Amino acid sequence: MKVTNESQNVHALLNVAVVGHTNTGKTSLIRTMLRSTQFGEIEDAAGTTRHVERATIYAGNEAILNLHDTPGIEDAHALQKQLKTISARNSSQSTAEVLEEFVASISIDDPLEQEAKVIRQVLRSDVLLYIIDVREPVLEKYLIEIEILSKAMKPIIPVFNFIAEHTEELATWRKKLAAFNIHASLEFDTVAFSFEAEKRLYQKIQSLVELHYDKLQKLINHRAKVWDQLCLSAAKRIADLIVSVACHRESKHSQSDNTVNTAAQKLKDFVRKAEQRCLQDLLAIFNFSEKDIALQKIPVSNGQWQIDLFAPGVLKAYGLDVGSAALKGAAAGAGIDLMVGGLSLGAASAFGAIAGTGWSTFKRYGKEIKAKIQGTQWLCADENTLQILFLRQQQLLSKLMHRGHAAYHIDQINTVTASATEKLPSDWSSMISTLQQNPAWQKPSAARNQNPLYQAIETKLINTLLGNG
Ligand SMILES: Nc1nc2c(ncn2[C@@H]2O[C@H](COP(=O)(O)OP(=O)(O)OP(=O)(O)O)[C@@H](O)[C@H]2O)c(=O)[nH]1
Ligand SMILES: [Mg+2]
Repeated sequence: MKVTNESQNVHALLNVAVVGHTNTGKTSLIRTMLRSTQFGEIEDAAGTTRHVERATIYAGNEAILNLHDTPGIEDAHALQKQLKTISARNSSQSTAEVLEEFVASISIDDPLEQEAKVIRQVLRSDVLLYIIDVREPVLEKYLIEIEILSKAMKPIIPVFNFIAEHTEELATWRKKLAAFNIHASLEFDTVAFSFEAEKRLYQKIQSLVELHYDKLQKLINHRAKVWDQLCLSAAKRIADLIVSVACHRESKHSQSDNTVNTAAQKLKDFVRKAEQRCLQDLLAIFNFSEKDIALQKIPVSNGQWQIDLFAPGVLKAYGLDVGSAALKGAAAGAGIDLMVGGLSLGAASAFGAIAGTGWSTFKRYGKEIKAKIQGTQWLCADENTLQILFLRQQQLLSKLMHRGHAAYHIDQINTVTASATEKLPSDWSSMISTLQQNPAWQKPSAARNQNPLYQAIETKLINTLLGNG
């Protein structure tokens, strides 16, 4: 028989059947694994998937494995009864042969037609992912399902779904499965999906089907690379926000109070908008939906921060109360800083240095010095503002990067307070002051990007954000 290359490939691939009771999230899991919202039908109702459907997972261009979505098992008791009848007729049959005979005996429109489709696919697959909705009590019917599936003599990996905020139920399920001698289970929340959970899933399959070890490793490596790139582009985006805000100046033309207020207002608006754009980009990079945001308890609604960066109390929420060592001598609120001659008034000693300026300093700050003579001064975001901005994005990034994990620490994620892991780069103050003195760095340019001082600041920001700092 002539076999085409394509079908040869399909058969050489590892076949994974995704099985379980109806409405446990089988199709959702496959969509997550495929990174596609196009696959199958998803509904909060029983019997959504009616047929077995195949999808192939690739690492780049290379096909790695086939996932088979199956209809949910609905009547485990009737199925068990039927199988018992078959095995009673011929006691020498293996359990898998009993299943084969059951599949062959079911005709179209049989009440167990749905179950027969599942069992047929189970028999043709190498590994079974058994999806469990942990919110459900451990009913007899689920245990019967597991018992029936184990008759196929295929490795079964139980996957706990809906784990977010259901730690107790999860423990009960674990205990019950241990009684079946099933210990190697996985936790996976298809809504609050984490890359680590997915990696563990592939590693578990790897340990069960040696033959496909290398191919699965390729997939793990590929996905890890894609994930790292995602995290890196997010960290770069945040570094870009910090740079663009730190380098920004609002000019204050005269001494009149009104102008100061207008400039301050303009500056605050600039910062808010810059943070807003960054938020949108970050949510897009990680493909976060409103549902994900709610699940991760991120204080964002309709794509907007719920708490204004300049609101009173924000400083405290981020552990930056005035008493903190980091803020000794700094003003109490987030806000603005007055700059003269290109230097923040806060950097008094540096400012003093400018008074006795030499030619090289004049070349560098000439424009600012001239402006100062003409009475121009600038407002820029103060260090408190930049600190909150940084810490808030750092916290957001960690939630975006650890989808699902937060579900284990519900008590810790209910607040907007910065956690112990959020920290500033070690030489934060000098970095900020360098940025403030280089307004030309606000926008990307070859000169900026090749400047070693700029590069060092960007790298430091990124490394701290990714926890490598
Ligand atoms: N919160 C939460 N909802 C989920 C999760 N996984 C699936 N859902 C929801 O659960 C419902 C059922 O999901 P499906 O993927 O259709 O379930 P299924 O097992 O394929 O269902 P059938 O095909 O009918 O057997 C949908 O409303 C999903 O949005 C999850 O991890 N967390
Ligand atoms: Mg389905």
